[in-house]
Amino acid sequence: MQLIPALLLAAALPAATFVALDLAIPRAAAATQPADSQALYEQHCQSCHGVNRLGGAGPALLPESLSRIKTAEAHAVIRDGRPASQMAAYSHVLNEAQITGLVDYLYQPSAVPPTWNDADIRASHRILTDVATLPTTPQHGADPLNLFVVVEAGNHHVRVLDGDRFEELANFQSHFALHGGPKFSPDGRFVYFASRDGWVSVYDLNNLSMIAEVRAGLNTRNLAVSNDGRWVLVGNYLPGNLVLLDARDLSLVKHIPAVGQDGTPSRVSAVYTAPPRDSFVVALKDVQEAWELSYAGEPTFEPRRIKAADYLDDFSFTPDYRHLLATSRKAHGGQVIDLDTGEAVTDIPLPGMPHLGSGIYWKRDGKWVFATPNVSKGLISVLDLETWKLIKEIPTEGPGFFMRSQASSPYAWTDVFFGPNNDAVHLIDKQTLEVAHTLRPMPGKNAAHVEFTNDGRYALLSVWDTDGALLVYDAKTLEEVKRIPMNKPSGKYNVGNKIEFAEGTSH
Ligand code: DHE
Repeated sequence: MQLIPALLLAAALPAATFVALDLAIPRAAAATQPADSQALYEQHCQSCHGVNRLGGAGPALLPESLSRIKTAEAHAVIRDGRPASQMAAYSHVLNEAQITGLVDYLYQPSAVPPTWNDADIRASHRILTDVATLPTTPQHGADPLNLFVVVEAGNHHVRVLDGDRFEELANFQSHFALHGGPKFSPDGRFVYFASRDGWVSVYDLNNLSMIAEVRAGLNTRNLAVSNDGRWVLVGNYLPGNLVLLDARDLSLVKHIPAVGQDGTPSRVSAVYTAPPRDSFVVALKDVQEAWELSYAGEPTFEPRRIKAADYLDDFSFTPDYRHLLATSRKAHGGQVIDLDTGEAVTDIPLPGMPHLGSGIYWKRDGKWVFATPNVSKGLISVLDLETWKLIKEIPTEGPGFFMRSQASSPYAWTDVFFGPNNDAVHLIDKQTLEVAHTLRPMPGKNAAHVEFTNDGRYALLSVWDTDGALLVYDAKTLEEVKRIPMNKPSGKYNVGNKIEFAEGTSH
């Protein structure tokens, strides 16, 4: 009986939504309460969050995936639900002690070690639209190279905006907790998303429709798309591997275990494409190696192993893609790796845990410089890309996460993500390396992450709050020209900038 309304609802909804709606509605507590938290989990949570807590319609509930959520927050989510999501409130089903027991249980390692193999990946694969039946040209009337893909983290949605008029072309639900920048096919038609829970989706921007999805891992770092548009490579923490997908429909090609030369298993820190090298470059977290996997011609995807001076976290490329600037834990800073010679060139002084993937480069006095925010210190580090010397540490009102510019902009925009001044955004003069302006878009609310239109005229900025907004600034006059209310908008990505790997944007 209970299934009938859910089935009716399902008729109007995509398959993934159906499972969530059917199962997230709390049923009345059984007359006899389950004796322990595992039984409570199986009764109330498993249908959405999966057997062995591996995830399903809802996210995985393993210590590995909950590390970013404090136990008090998890308790509140079970009790009160999560607004604008399928997660309902359980306060009328479970008492406080039961919720506390459940939270304790979720933060314990699973009795059954989590696994995710090729059969699991294949079983999760869904084709949602047959791409062959769709027109190949844009069907929306907007400039396809000036679209913005905006991740609305507060309600796990994605909006597609026309970057000329800043009007919405599409708004759809994403998998839970997308993280990292979505990546684009070389022609900008397809955009690929990764969620922290390992779900990878491909969306057709010409037709504004979701094409396919697959769960490539249990805990994913990020993904990269080859510059020939044929391959998607996903880097996972859990299981520690790379998963190679066919970019057309996300079908599994193969998985590549992340194992060091000496047999030590590792997590994958990050994977990026290096277009001029026709290769993916991968940083490993638990062995001192970076890998390069060529996708030229008929690739075998055998990793070329490059010895690193330390374990690697995130990294950026130099503009010519010859060197990696990577964060290393041992040096409490960074290291430079030459991809041609395969040698670790030098350590670099980056003392404040830089979020290197967010670093950007530009030309100053004819020379390339690289700047990165630091997650644990209120300063921007600026390096000379010839000598690898630190040119300047620019003090900010607090530690930042993201940095952006555009070739035509005199400023590098950087947020203050942490601390009492997290409503501030600094505009750093790219030549003097001084803070030229400080904006407070919505005082008291966290302002973060900027992206420019393809022509550099406008800068779009997130106010990362439940009652937040996407703000459009005239990049020259710094006047706000539009405000679009949103629920914790996080990253936003301009198609043209991304496919050109434009100076000033993230890669
Ligand atoms: Fe991110 C990008 C790592 C926490 C939002 N973040 C990235 C990338 C890496 C990374 C390696 C580049 C991937 C890519 O774009 O392909 N992030 C990490 C961490 O190690 C860290 C510090 C801890 C963690 O939990 O993983 C971390 N990141 C966060 C957050 O807490 C943020 C603010 C909120 C969230 O969504 O989880 C966050 N990270 C982002 C965003 C990008 C990102 C929006 C894409 C930036 C871009 O402009 O491309």
